[in-house]
Amino acid sequence: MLKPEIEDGQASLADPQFRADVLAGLARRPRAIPARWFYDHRGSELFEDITDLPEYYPTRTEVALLESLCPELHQLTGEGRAVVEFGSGSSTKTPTLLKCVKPSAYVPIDISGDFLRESSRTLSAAFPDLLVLPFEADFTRTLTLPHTIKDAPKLGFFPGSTIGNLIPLAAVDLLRAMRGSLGEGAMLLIGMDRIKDEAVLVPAYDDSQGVTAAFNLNLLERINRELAGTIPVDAFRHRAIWNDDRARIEMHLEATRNVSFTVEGRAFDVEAGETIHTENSHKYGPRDARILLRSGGWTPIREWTDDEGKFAVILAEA
Ligand code: AVJ
Repeated sequence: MLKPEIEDGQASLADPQFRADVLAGLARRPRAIPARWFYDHRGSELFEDITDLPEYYPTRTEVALLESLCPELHQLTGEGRAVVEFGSGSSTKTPTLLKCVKPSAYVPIDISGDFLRESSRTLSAAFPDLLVLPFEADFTRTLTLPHTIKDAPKLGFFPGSTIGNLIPLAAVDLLRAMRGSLGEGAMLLIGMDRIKDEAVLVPAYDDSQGVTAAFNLNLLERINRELAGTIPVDAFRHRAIWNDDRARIEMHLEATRNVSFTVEGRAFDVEAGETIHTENSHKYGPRDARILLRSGGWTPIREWTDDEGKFAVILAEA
């Protein structure tokens, strides 16, 4: 029997959850699509570019912190834990951690499979004796980790303030899920971005080179590519706003004129000035961070910040 040829492969290979989230998100008011869908291959590349921007302080601040906390962390965690990284992306911060924790195994978890395999190969080359077990999964669920590391105590690693993408209810659920996935005796090393001046926060999410704009707009391109969309991407512009009440940066895509388009054959009309909410990036004061961790079942035992208090890395135990 002949199988039907898949033309380009795109539309029919789309993730059913992506399809469902986009169709529901465009239909609801306010329109909103979860931030996790930014990270197709192009989106992951654009995010890497963001981390090098002069305005985007979190990555370089956190990397410097990780380097300086290393000896103390080594003492607190001991050697031989299995490091489980949630949303590992390109694993750029991982070598710094692996050098001081000397783990028995490394399990990077990410939803972007291509990127995950690519970065796992690079990491294996740099740490030839390390057991690297890439795991393609949505880490917001409780996961059954590879059997090989069943008996090793775990160190969860959740850098970058990725937790900030979640509203508090979902953040607490995730912390609890991590506790469930990592098991007895686990520790968690988590990065959280601090509340600071709007004049620093907004440019970090609306840079002068337009890389963050391209990252945001790539979501529409991805919808067009993978869900047979006809969105006129040039009719949308990137917006980053500080929502002080909720202590978060919000990213939106604002229609600059009335537009009509289809996604998977479904019709949508967006009026000029209307936005699609694409990301939240919550910021936490010192006490906020600790309450969040405790709500998720984790006891903070040590925290590190840079001199200006821009970013925090916190070690907690289950
Ligand atoms: C990867 C979620 C930590 O919120 O700062 C960067 C994503 N969005 N610029 C963040 C992001 C726009 C980033 N996180």
